[in-house]
Amino acid sequence: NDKKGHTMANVAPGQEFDVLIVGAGFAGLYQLDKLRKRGHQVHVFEAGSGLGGVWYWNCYPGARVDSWASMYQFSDPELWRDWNFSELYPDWSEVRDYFHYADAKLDFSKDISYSTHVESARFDEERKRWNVEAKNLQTGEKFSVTANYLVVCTGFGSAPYTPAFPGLETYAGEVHHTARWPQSGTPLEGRRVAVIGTGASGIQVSQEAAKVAEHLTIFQRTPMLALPMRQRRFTDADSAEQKEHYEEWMAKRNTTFAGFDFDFLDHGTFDVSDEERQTTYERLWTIGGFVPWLGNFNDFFFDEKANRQFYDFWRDKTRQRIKNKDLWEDLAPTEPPHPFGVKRPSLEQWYYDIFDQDNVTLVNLKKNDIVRVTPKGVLTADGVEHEVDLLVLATGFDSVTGGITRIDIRNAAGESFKDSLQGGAHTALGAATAGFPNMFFVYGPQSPSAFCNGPTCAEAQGEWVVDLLDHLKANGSPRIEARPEAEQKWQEMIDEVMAVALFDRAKSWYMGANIPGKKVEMLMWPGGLPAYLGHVNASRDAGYPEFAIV
Ligand code: N01
Repeated sequence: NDKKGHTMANVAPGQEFDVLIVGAGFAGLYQLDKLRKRGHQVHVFEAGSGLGGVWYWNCYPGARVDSWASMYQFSDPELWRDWNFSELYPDWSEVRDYFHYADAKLDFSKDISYSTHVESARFDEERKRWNVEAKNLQTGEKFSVTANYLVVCTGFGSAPYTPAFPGLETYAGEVHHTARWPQSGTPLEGRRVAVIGTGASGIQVSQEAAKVAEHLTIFQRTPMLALPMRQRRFTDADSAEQKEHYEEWMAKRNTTFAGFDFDFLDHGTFDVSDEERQTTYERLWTIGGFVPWLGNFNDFFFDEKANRQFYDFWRDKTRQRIKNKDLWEDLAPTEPPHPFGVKRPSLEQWYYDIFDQDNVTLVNLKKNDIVRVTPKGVLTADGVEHEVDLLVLATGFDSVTGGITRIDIRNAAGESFKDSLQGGAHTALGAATAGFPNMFFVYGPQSPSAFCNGPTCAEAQGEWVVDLLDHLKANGSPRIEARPEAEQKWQEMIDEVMAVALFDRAKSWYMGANIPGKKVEMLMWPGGLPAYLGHVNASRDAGYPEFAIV
C-alpha cells in the first residue's frame, strides 16, 4: 500500500500553470524538482495514489529492479548520501520506500495530484496554452486546468496490454494483469495459479508462485532468454564502501550506451581467440545481471554470427540448470528464437530450477496454443482444460507510446496525437512532435528510453528539457513546435542504425510488434545515450534549430 495514502487533487479548477507534468515516476519527479527550483509554476498529475510510476503499479509478488541499486536512483547527493538499499536488486516495496524517502526530503507531493488521471489535453492557439481535463479517480469528479507547456512522463510501460483471449470475460476465478496487481495483494499460497507470458513480469511472478502455489502452470509463447541475476544482500560495510564510489558511478552513467556504470567491450567477438571469447563470456556470466548483455562484445547487436556465439553459450549454461531434458528444447532451444538481447532479457534467480518441481507445468504455446479461457481456466489445443484459481496476465504493455495515446491529446485544429502516430512515431530529437506545440516527452518515443537505465535517462534527457523550458521562459517565448524536417532527419538517423542492427529480427515491444495493428518500428533511439546527448546538446548550443520558437 502507498504508505502516505495521498489521494485528493490539490489544485483549484481552472488553475493556470507554467508547466503541467503527467506522471510521477523518475522522469516526472525530476522535472518537478528542477523546474520548481528554477521558478516555474509546475504541477504533476499522477493516476496512481502514490508516487513512483511503474513502482506504484507493479506490486506483484517478485517484482524487482533489474538494474543495480546504485544505478537505480536519482543522482542528487542529497538523496543518495543518506539512503541505503538492502540488496543489489531491490524489490518493488523497497523502491517505493525509496520514493517515499525522496519525497520526505524534497517534498514532491505538495505539487502532485494523486489519483488523478489526465483524460484529455487540447491546445488553445490563441492563449498558447493546453487545456487539460483530468479525472479524480477517487470521486469520479472531472476538472480542468491550463498550462503553457505539457511534459508527458508516462514511461514506456504504463499502458498494460491484455490480449483478446476468447472467453476471458467468462472466467469465474480471480484474474489480474501484473501491472494492475491489487495494491492490497492477493495470496498465491495453496492456489492453482496460471501465468500467461514469460517476459520480465512473468518470470518474476512465476518464481514466487512456484514456491507456494498448489500448482503453477506457465504458458510460454516465446522462451525468455534470461540471465542470472546474482542477487546479494548488502551489509552496512558494503553500503558505506559504495558511497565512496557514488560520485564517480553517477558521472559515468551518461557516458555509456545504456546509462549504466559499465559498457560494451571495446572490441568485437571475433577479434579474440575462441579461448579468450569463452573466458570473456564466463567472466560476464559470473558478474551476471545485464553485464552479459550490455557489457558484451561491441558487435553483439550488429553481427548475427557474433550474437549466435553468445546464444550458444547461454543455451549450454541454461540447459545445465534444467534437469528434465525434455524441457530443453522448450526453454533453451538449440536454435535461437531470435538474436540474443533484441528482446529485453530478464534476470532470473531460480526460474530454471522451478521446472524440476512437481507443482510446476510448462505449456509451450508454440506447440499447444490457448484455444480459449473458460469459466474454470484455460483450454489448450490438446483439449486439456487447465483449471486455475488465479489467472495472471503477464502479457506486457502497449509500450512507449501507449501511455501517451491513452490521453486524448488534440492540437488547435482538433487533430489527435494518437491519429498522428498511425504512420509511426515522429519526433524531433525524441522530445517533441510536429503539429503538437508546447508538448515534450521525457523517456518517450524515439529517445533512448527503454534502451537506457530509467533514472539515468529521466535525468539526462530531463535536464535538456528543463534547460529548454528555462530558455523559453527567459526569452518570454510562449510557443515552440518541432519542425517536420527535424523529425525527418531524426528518423533517418534511427533508420541508419536499424539498417545494421539486429533489433528487427524479433517481434518485440521495442518494435511495437507485440500489439496487433500497431506499426512495427523501432520505438527508441537505438544509437546509445552518449550519441543521443551529443545530438540534443548540439541543438541546445545552436539555439534549438530543430524547433520553431516564437
Ligand atoms: O512484458 P513483455 P513484461 N498469448 O512484453 C506474452 C519491463 N519490466 O511485463 O514473447 C500468449 O516483455 C509474450 O509472448 P511473446 C522490462 O523492460 C521490468 O514481462 O510475445 N502469450 C511475452 O512472453 C520488460 O521488458 C521489470 O511471444 C502472450 C509476455 O506475454 C517490460 O517491462 C519487471 C500473448 C509479455 O512480455 C515488459 O515486461 C517487469 C498472447 N496473446 C517489467 N501476448 C524489471 O526490471 C503476449 N504474450 C524488474
